[in-house]
Amino acid sequence: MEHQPLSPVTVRTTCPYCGVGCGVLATPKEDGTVGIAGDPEHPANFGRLCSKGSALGETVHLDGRLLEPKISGVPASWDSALDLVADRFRAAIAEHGPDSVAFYVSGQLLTEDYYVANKLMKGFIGSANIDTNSRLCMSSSVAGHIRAFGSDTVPGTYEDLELADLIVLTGSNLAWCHPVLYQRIAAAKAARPEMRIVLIDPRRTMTADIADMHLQIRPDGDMALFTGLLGFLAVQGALDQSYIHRHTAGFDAALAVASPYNLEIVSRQTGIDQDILSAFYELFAKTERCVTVYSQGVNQSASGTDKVNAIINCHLATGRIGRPGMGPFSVTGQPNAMGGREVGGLANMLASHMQIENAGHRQLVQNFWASPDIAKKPGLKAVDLFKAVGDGRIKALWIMATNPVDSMPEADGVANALKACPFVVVSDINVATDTTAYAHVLLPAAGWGEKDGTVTNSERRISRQRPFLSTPGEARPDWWIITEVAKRMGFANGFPYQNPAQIFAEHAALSGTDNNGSRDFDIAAHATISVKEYASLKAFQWPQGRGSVASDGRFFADGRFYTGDGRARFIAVHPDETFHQDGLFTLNSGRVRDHWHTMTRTGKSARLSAHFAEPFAEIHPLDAAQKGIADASLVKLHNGHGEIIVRALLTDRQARGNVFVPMHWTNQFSGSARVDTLVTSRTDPVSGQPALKMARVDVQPFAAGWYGFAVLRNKPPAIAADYWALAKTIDGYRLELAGLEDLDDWSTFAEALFGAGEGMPLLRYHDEKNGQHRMAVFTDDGLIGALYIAREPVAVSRSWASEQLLQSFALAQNRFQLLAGRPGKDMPDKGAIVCSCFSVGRNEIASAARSGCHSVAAIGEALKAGTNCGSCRAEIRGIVDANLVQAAE
Ligand SMILES: Nc1nc2c(c(=O)[nH]1)N[C@H]1C(S)=C(S)[C@@H](COP(=O)(O)OP(=O)(O)OC[C@H]3O[C@@H](n4cnc5c(=O)[nH]c(N)nc54)[C@H](O)[C@@H]3O)O[C@H]1N2
Ligand SMILES: Nc1nc2c(c(=O)[nH]1)N[C@H]1C(S)=C(S)[C@@H](COP(=O)(O)OP(=O)(O)OC[C@H]3O[C@@H](n4cnc5c(=O)[nH]c(N)nc54)[C@H](O)[C@@H]3O)O[C@H]1N2
Ligand code: SF4
Ligand SMILES: [Mo]
Repeated sequence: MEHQPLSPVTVRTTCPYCGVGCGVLATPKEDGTVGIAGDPEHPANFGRLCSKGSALGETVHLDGRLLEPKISGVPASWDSALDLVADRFRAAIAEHGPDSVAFYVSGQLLTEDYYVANKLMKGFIGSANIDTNSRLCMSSSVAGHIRAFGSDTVPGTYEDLELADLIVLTGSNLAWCHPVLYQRIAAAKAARPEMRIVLIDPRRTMTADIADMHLQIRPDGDMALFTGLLGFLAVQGALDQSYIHRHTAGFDAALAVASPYNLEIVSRQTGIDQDILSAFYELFAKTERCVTVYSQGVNQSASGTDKVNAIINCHLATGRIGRPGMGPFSVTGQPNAMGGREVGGLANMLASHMQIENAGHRQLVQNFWASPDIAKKPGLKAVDLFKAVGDGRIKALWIMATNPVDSMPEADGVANALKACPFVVVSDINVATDTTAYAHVLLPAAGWGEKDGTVTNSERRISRQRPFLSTPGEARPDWWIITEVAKRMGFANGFPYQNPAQIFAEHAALSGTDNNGSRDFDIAAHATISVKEYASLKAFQWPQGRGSVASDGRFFADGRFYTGDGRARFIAVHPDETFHQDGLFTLNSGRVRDHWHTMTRTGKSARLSAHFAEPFAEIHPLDAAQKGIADASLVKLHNGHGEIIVRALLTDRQARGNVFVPMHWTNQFSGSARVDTLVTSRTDPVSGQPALKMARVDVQPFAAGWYGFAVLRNKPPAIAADYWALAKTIDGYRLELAGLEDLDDWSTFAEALFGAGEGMPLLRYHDEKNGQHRMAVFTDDGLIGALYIAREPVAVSRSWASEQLLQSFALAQNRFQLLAGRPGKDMPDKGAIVCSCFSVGRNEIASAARSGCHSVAAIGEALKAGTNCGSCRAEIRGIVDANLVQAAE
């Protein structure tokens, strides 16, 4: 089955990855491929795209797609699947009450999907047991905003990042996670070199490339750092007393806590030298145009909400908020994290930024929906929700567009909870994820390129995602699936939708109902939008109330906030001092440049899988030496919750005592690399967000008895090895392997991996004494698979071997050369791919640097690397610098 282009014309749509929300021009081609370019007219990116956005065309193919509903793994009709879901939910509610059912949804749903899911649960089922993966992502920012502003408002715009004279990036790896914003900042700094950038992160990430200062903070030191800053601003006379007096409350209490935090105490708590601290504090004090950007290093903490308020306190105290080039700026992660907040996807919110604990808001929403019921109290937040699933309180659970068996803390506990749950529904685009494995009913959703609706980015800009491909098989849009279940549950009146435009219009109307400026979220200007107008809707920033005039897009310049008295609140936060004495490592986790979350989409792209082809742990070389861990060997990380085995990457970018493991690898791509099996479910007491950046683990060498490497044309059904990691290549897969005990029969192992059938003879070479084994299978049209086994990590060129799946092997000589596993002299090993657009490897860049290319521009001219999306420029600079140093030594 193939996708059909809806028409051959170029469609304006929005990238489905990060919260930058870049505009994309997608052109379906006759040969089934899709041309992708940045939309020059979109105000988020003005034509730029990062490596993930550029590779979107490679991820829309149908391999692995879920194309029909399934009940207990067996294909079923939509009618029977929807009836079953409605019946089981209705039965659970009838027997055990509305709080016995739950939805767990996602910032990757479109606003229209999200709105109907929330309406069904809160207004019709009458429970607030709908929470979202944004609980793991943005909820501390939401809680911090509400505490300070009385509303969940991001005050600023992207333009502020270009207008600022100082950008403070804390807990954000912008170069890899919001690459187009990073590029906008890099361009602004190139135009105005006096602009200053400070990075605050326990690791020296690639984002350090544009930073004038890197504060290598001790994990969770942020609250002490910003509390100390508030005290410093007061001592230096850098406060805006008039602003504090006219527009805020609570300053004295906040300052009373902050005052004792002198440089000495802050230095002790953050691990940052006093002279670096005072240089940063002085820079902040004297630079009026200052933006503080923060993300998961702040949010994903047991003190995430306090960290957010410690940052906002400093901006309120200096009156630096809502004016050009100033403000606290929480950048959102997922493409529709912001849209989910607008529709009230969190268990403690109501639609249109209304609050569940506000009786007036509840009444307003219930009247507007004409709904039989409305949830009266907040529902279960993600971590508690899965605990309730585990202990049997939740009888029916519906998971949409998220993969909690990999992304929730105590992930094995989540898997066990799903196993025990009487009824689990999963709506996804893929058949095989670690979560779909537990579904009683699987519902095939329409994916990016097929679905139709809106998303809101970090700067409150609402953009359209438009379809350009037909919906394959039986897949249906999420809003349709939810609406059909609602109808079958007896709520047809509340869910009369024929298209997403009607849903958008309804939400717009709700946002304006009895608003009159009392709520920040107001898009009532679109309350009567027609299907045609919706089709051509241009990206716009909220608020856009009825008849409202275009503002400069910022909130709070007038000093008016959404609290009862209109004043912003300082929050007196109390930094706690935790020094671990347990001899364990702090486990930090997060993202790499080219993968998205649990790899269900980026894992399909050969280009994106070449940057990091394996799960890894970054360890400081001195810590590694102490533990007897060599670079590129395997390590075991473990604690009372779980155990993973990953590759060791030794780097002094990592602080001592810390390890960093990416969150991306799942059981679909590796043997045991699910990092969330190690993370505890400790949460922030205000927001309920788990402390995902803070687990304690022991790290040990994994004493492999053998190592293997394979290239495979087909995905192997099962891999029986203690360690394995699978990555997509252009025409197949590459596989890293290792095991504790030698196998007796390597040939059977190889045949099972290759899926070799009758009449496919195995070409073999065995050297039992040295533990070397090499096996390959060829057919008339080339290589089916090659496997190399050795006692040491296999020294075959990965890029060369991966390309062999595309070669002809008509000559026996070539077959033997492949078995020898050495690239010819004319085919040097590229090394890990750094530039994914042009497939340029680390070794190629290093060698060009050694032979005279001494800048990123020179490398670009020689190899093209870094000249398309630009996401790799920071890494190229790092490789050039390292090789210049080597050359000089
Ligand atoms: N390539 C890529 N981009 C993405 C995503 C993706 O999967 N892949 N996901 C998107 C999503 S949903 C999100 S939420 C964003 C996340 O974007 P980011 O928050 O920028 O990414 P992370 O890698 O999770 O974490 C950021 C940094 O926090 C640091 N950190 C850890 N602990 C602390 C601490 O105590 N204090 C401070 N100051 N820093 C700390 C980590 O070392 C890490 O470098 O990225 C979005 N963009
Ligand atoms: N240790 C650790 N854990 C983390 C984090 C961390 O930094 N460290 N970060 C956390 C954060 S910030 C986030 S946002 C989460 C992300 O974690 P998840 O949301 O669990 O990860 P995804 O891989 O994005 O899952 C999305 C799922 O939706 C499916 N899908 C894609 N498009 C559609 C669609 O249109 N409709 C439907 N129905 N399904 C679709 C995909 O195939 C995939 O299975 O992880 C969190 N977990
Ligand atoms: S920065 Fe990259 S991932 Fe994020 S929206 Fe833009 S193109 Fe997509
Ligand atoms: Mo996120």
